[in-house]
Amino acid sequence: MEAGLPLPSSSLSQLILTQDDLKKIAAYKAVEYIESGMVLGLGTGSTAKHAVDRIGKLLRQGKLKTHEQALSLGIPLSDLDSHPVVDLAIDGADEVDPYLNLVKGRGGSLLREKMVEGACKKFVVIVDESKLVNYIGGSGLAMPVEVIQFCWKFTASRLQNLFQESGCVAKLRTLGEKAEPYVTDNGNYIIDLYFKQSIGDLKAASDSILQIAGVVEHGMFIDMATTVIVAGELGLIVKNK
Ligand code: ABF
Repeated sequence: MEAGLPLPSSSLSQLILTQDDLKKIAAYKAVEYIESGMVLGLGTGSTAKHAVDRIGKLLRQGKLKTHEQALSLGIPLSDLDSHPVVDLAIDGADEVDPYLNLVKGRGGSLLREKMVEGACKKFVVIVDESKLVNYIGGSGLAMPVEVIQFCWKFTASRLQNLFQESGCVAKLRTLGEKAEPYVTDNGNYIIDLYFKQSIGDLKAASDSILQIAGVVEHGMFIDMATTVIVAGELGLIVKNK
């Protein structure tokens, strides 16, 4: 599909769409929620990047992953210290469950994303349909936990033990052939948790994780999304809390 405005949802089934097309369609839909003068929170990842590009284009016409991308597009930047209340955040996700709970942070920025998205009045999540899961962890992919570097093996083993009944395996996230530890934008490590089955009560799981000294934050975004926009082969679905 050519870059441009997303097509009406009724047309989607007649086209061959790539996963990236679906991400773009969801992102463009989310940008419709923006009103002039709003303080925005913009996330990272390939889906959120489409939203930032679109916002930049609309700004340039006169009618933000990344700090760098937002800067290069001329989008004025701020932070939570100056704007403690964010009107609207738009961001991608790694998993979305039927209750609109999310896994985020496979891109590594879960702490900052959670701070911004926890401060916003509306949090619109944009995903393609591959991100929908029956339960958190249901994709078989990682649920990230940001931990301090000090004695990370000890923290990883405490995390794994916490979810023994769900067949949890905890792995340090590494980069490259040398398998160097991945270091977050806050100078921490990430322990990726893999579950063989549901971990049950997410709030209880969250509380247990956060009680472990050495844990900084986890990638479950429970009850935070106000809207999830899902683009799939059959069209756009907008789910509201
Ligand atoms: C951010 O980007 C992260 O929280 C999440 O890990 C990732 C999703 O990336 P993509 O949109 O490229 O699938 O939203």
